[in-house]
Amino acid sequence: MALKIYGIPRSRAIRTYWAAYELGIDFEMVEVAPGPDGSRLPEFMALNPNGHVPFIVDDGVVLWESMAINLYLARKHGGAVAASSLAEEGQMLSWTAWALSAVEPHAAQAMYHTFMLPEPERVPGKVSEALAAVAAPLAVFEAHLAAHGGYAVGRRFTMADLNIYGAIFYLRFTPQALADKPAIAAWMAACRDRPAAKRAFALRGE
Ligand SMILES: N[C@@H](CCC(=O)N[C@@H](CS)C(=O)NCC(=O)O)C(=O)O
Repeated sequence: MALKIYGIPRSRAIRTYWAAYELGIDFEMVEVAPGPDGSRLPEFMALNPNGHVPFIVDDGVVLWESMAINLYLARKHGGAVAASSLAEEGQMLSWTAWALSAVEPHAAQAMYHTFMLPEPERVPGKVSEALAAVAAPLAVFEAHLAAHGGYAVGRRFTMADLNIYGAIFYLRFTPQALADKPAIAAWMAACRDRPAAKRAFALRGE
């Protein structure tokens, strides 16, 4: 198989499985769990020295960072989810960088302190702090969706939406963050309803 995706469905590798399904490309799923017994073993650190999943080996090209991998795969394989012009490619990069910098750290903090951490380690103040920090970026995206046909780029679902979803998805444990965001809620439902998304999330029984 030309493309190997290293990770497990219950990790950010879900983003890359979903991307591959959107693009209709075959891949080998190499199961590597995050952490000391998987991604931090020497043989995997040799491919991604950050010790994280996902990473890919694609015809000898090694790449890490889920959202960068997704943009690379879209650029390589094309189709409706890929950029159709340099301008769209730039917009997809902008929205992806925005998802990684303006949304993911805060959404992850909210998720950790509502769900992921053992209960004694959860700090409610960290949730309110994270939701306050993500409020302005969410308002930006809400307005953008309402004015641009319900998607981030090109008035259609693209890899930018998939990448943004990968970050906003962490807010599912704090629904109050999206309670007054009807355009984002509709967009999330449309993203999640895609056959490729269903196929990817089915890998983790969702
Ligand atoms: N920004 C990276 C983050 C990757 C990441 O943090 N992956 C987690 C799993 S979701 C991991 O491998 N953690 C294992 C560790 O840090 O030991 C990406 O999007 O690929």
